[in-house]
Amino acid sequence: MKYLHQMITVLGLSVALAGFYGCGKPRDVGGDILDRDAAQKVYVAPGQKDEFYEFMSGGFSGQVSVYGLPSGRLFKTIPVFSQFAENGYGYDEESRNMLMTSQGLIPWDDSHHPQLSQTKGEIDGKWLFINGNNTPRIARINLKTFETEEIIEIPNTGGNHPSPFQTENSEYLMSATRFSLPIPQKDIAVESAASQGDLKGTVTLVKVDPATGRMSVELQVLVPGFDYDISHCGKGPSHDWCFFTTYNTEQAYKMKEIESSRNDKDYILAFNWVQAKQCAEQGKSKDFGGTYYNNFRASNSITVSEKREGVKLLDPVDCPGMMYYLPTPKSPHGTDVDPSGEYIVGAGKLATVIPVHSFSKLMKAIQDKKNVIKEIQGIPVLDYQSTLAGEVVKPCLGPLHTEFDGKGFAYTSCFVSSEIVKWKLGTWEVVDRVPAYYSIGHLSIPGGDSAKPYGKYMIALNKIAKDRYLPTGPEVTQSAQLYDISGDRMKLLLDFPTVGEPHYAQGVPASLLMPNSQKIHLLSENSHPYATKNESDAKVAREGNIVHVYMTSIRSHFKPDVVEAKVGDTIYFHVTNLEQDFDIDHGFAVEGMQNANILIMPGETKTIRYEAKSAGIFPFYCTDFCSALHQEMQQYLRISL
Ligand code: K7E
Ligand code: CUA
Repeated sequence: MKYLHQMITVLGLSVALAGFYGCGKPRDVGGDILDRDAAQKVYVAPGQKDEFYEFMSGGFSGQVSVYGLPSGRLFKTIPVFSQFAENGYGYDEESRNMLMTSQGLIPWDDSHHPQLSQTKGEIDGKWLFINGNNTPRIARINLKTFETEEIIEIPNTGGNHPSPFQTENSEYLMSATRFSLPIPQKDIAVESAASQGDLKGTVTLVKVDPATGRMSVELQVLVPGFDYDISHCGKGPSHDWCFFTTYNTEQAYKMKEIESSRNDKDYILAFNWVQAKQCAEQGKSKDFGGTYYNNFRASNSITVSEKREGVKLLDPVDCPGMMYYLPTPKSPHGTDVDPSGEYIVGAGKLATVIPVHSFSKLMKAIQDKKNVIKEIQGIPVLDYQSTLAGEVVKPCLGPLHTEFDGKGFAYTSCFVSSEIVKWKLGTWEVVDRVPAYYSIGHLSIPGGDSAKPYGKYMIALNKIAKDRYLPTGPEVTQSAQLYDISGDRMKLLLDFPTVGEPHYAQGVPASLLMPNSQKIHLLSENSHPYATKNESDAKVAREGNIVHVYMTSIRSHFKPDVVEAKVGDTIYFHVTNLEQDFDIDHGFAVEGMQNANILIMPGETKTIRYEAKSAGIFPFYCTDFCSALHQEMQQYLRISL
């Protein structure tokens, strides 16, 4: 046997008898750790439900996917930043505007960091926020409907990667600059911009209305033009502060691979957002330019796109004590705050230790001026030792992200050595490690970045799947792995493929969301201007060469039976689903549809545009198998000259 495992097969499952391995070295390098116990732990019997929802970002898919844990079953893709022909999101007239930006309609983005809204640092089950990285945006998903309800664009920033990290009660979402830029934008050679110090960054405070979830850009703070990376805000004693890692403090703009790795330490930016607000209220910010869009679903379910101009901009020079840089080795990526709010963990991609800063030491260090080793554009840099709680020594290669189990342990993902290390808060000793297959990025424990982790499962989000699944040509899936972390040792339970590239993911007990999950839209509350609530009101109305079809759908027909229009017409099909039963949706598509089909949920109205280009008789039909006579749910559009 090549590995220290004997492979056997039980009930069609590949099962390995795991041996015992000492602490501190990878167990089972390259093999499978599965046993009967593991199979039982992930088996959710037919008709049974999963214990947790897991929301995964889609990365380059721009969406969010929803899985169940421990089964790893995919429930749904929630379209967010990318058009989704499957249900018409981003194509239909109700949701198209959701993708509007200051650069026009942008039908794609790169989504990274889902954040479940919190109250007192605990997941409250109201909303899921997620960033669009490429064209800076933040989206809000309603967890009653699992639908994107709002997107706000972030002006004066480049690459919305360190986003949308929330404060303890989701009062604010923080959003920082990944790529520094001229602010405001201007026509300048990159070389000149770099040498003149014209490349700058911002941290944006996006306010969240506690009742409605509506987002607004309240304040931006100018920061030196480093590259900012993942952040986390404090909780409990550190409630007023947020922490952002930085890399490329060398401010290189070419040969970055080498040039941006010269410094032994970059920084974690500690930012007192409460003080920033106070400074702004005292008039210390100035009015600054910046065009951005805020798109939101109005009560009639049509997305309104509002263009906004101008922001309040605060310079750290004008608000002393608001920001400090904490030296942190080396090119850090993640920073994570433990459930108590005391420990701030940095994870340097090129570092040999995992440094942990102490919030209480930071507060003390700020008092004593001798800890300031220099100042960068009004931001004091503190001595490394003055804020350090401890270091996890030789944890692994390429530490990236850390989550917590609420039982005094932290779990750090290590990309280069492709493993997860478990270590103890306070003593900083590594107590366990397991391999990840392969090249883990984020990891996720339900509630693992909150004040109340549910430390039962951990998910590894791996960048590379290679040989883990059946081959599917050159492009293969990314891969998630589920570990049991309820005992002393981490234990691999399950591999499952994912959609797009999940960067971060967040889980929540199903019991927190299930009772509120909406089943239908009440037809009586449908205030869509083109809703048709009775079949007898179905009609075709013409305004010049614009044709509005007021259409109803119910098992198993549409009204009107036949729609007539002319070549050159633009036809809007406003289809209302009259059903009031859970899970009875209808779909709608016309032959030659130029955009997408629409799926209409019970009680809802959706509108899709159709350009009548040539004369003839064109069938339309229901695309969602809804009844015994679903196939009969087909009718005609006649287009005449
Ligand atoms: Cu992939 Cu948080 Cu965008 Cu790390 S990020 S891996
Ligand atoms: Cu309605 Cu199929």
